[in-house]
Amino acid sequence: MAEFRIAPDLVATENEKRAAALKADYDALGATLDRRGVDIEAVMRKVSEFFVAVPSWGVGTGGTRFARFPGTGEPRGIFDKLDDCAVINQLTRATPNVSLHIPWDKADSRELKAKGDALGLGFDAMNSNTFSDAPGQAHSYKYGSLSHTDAATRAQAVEHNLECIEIGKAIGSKALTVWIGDGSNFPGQSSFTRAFERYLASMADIYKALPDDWKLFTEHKMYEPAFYSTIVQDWGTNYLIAQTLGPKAYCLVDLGHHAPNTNIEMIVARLIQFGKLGGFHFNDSKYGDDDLDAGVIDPYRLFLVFNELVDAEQRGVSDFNPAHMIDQSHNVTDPIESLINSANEIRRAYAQALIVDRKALEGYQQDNDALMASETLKRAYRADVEPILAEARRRAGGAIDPIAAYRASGYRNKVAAERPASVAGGGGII
Ligand SMILES: [Mn+2]
Repeated sequence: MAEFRIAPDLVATENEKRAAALKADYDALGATLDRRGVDIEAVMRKVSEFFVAVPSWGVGTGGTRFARFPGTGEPRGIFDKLDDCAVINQLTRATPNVSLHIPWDKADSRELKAKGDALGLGFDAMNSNTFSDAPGQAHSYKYGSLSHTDAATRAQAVEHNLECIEIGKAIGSKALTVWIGDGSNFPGQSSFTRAFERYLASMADIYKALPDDWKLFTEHKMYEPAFYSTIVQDWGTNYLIAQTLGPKAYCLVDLGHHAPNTNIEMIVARLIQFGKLGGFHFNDSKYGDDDLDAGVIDPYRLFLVFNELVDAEQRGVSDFNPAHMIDQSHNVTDPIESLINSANEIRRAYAQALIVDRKALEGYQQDNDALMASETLKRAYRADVEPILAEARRRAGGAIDPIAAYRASGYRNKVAAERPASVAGGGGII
């Protein structure tokens, strides 16, 4: 049993206040869905088995390249971060895994594993960092890492990724996510072809060290920190990487890493079709890689992504098991509240996608009935599935209203008393 920082009694008391209203709402929604031929209990079960990993770096306050405004009671290191992650899971019961970033989260592996076990948390994909220089490292990544012109710098970057695999093996992770900032700021600065050749050779070295039961995720990002060209700039390049490296290599789709208006759900469908969808970094964006909270700008797009995932799940696509992770930056909110809400929004999109009438949709597609095909999706999207999400949380021991329970707990003020205020600084969020 996990050692929860928020008293289970408080969650129970908060839930009692809301139990009768939830029952009424759940029964009413159940009746509505029943008329559509949907079993609310089946949807609720699927939702309660859906989990999304929280990024360790997400529980600290983020920032931009202009400034960072620290919050109160910010975690001082990975063990505080894990405490915060456990609160998110305690209340949502949707986030039992944490994704670590090395070297930010570097600590004794046995202590990490013991802390995770004590809090009821597991570890999702490991993330390497060769987009900034760690103190004392021999070679700088200013001009790149895995694709650097200098062999010793590339070797250092490969070695760092191998270290991430070793740490991951010790704590029960089964995947490595590689995102690099390599690219160029001036036309002519870098040879597109030779830089990509160097990158692929470095990645092949990392791939060779990957345990058989691990996956390698490569993450594309259109621009930033390089502003003219980026080595892994889009899903096409990402697909080439996964194809070149081998069967354990997959593409990771970060929703914020595309040009505005890109049809991301279609990219997802393509990667599923060719067996290379590794997983997601969920977030939302308005202009670029804004790293806003999942579902706050375009919840319909999030739904359309999940529509593809549920379609694949229900078609029984083989070896279909994408990783679900959040990757966003919380600059003006309490990060714990943002992550609670985001986990909820991601589950909401999944629940809505589960109630799409897929037989009707297929018929409208076959008959070229564009309007009714679209309406079939919108009908599912318009359903208020919050009672399903709340009931899934309640039955798993979480909070019917997790934000309200979190605020009632006073957790932030309590940890602020133990954790001295951090200094303001740069962004440092991907
Ligand atoms: Mn990401």
